[in-house]
Amino acid sequence: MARIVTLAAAQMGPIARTETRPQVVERLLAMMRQAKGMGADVVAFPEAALTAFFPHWYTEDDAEVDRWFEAEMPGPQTQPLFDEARRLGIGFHLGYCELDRTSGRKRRFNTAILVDAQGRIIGKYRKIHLPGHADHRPQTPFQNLEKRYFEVGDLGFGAWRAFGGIAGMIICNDRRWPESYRVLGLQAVEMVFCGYNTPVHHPAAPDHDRLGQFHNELSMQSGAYQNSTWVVGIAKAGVEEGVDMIAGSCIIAPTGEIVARASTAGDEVIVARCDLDLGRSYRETTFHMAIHRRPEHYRMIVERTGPQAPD
Ligand code: CDV
Repeated sequence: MARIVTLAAAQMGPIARTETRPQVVERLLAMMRQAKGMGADVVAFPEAALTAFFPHWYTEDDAEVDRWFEAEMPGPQTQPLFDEARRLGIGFHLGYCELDRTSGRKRRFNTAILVDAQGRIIGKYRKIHLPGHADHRPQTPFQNLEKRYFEVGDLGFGAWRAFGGIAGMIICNDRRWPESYRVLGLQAVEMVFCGYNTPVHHPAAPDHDRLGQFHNELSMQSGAYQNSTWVVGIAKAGVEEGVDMIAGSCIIAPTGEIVARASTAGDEVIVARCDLDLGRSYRETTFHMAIHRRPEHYRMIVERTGPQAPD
């Protein structure tokens, strides 16, 4: 019997700096209901979906930074998402900024969770590839301070049995690194959720700007194809507090083909009916890892030739 799961990507338009959590949660709830009406089993929201993308601004005020973070999940303001998911019988993926005190000190992570159709958290991922810088760069039009506000995720790239298959998560910049997908591919992942906040402008290398959407799709399509998995890319889009961000949320098949794509830069839900056995077809032929992959030879090649890095 075919294993079909209907996945939805709930792209978000900009979130104003002044927008409150209840206001943002209302937007998410509206899209969750819309996704359910479109037949979705799971709805995926972007990276840091509860706030404006504050790493674009510098502050030394620790209390101000804390206000962008969730000290509990669910908390009183996010509980409605869990309640509505249970009422509708829909799973969801949510990116948010996590304030963790379980280790006895304050730690901040760029986090995503998977929630099942009963409203239970079944998986958590903390972003590993943090882009940008930690120092103040007031001369740039906006900053990219993820290295200042977040620690590198400490949970690895996990995979969970969920939604009738195996699900994993990566976050934004992770999608540019083949290792992210490969670690999930080695766990036979069948659907990968990836929320992103990607500015159109790249202050460190403006010549990359014209290629933003191409690189977005290139990264996720190759990750999907080379690891025999569905990939759901979910954007925070539009001009947010003066920063123009790419849209282009999409759902990509294990063939590498984009089967659904957002057409606006605002709140927009797209869905695709995803056959999880399409991934199996690739995993058991072209990309049969046990038969065709040769990691022992990769190591020997590096040992024989030495590092090739430039000076
Ligand atoms: N939020 C991100 O990780 N954004 C990066 C930008 C800063 C390059 C990205 O890879 O899209």
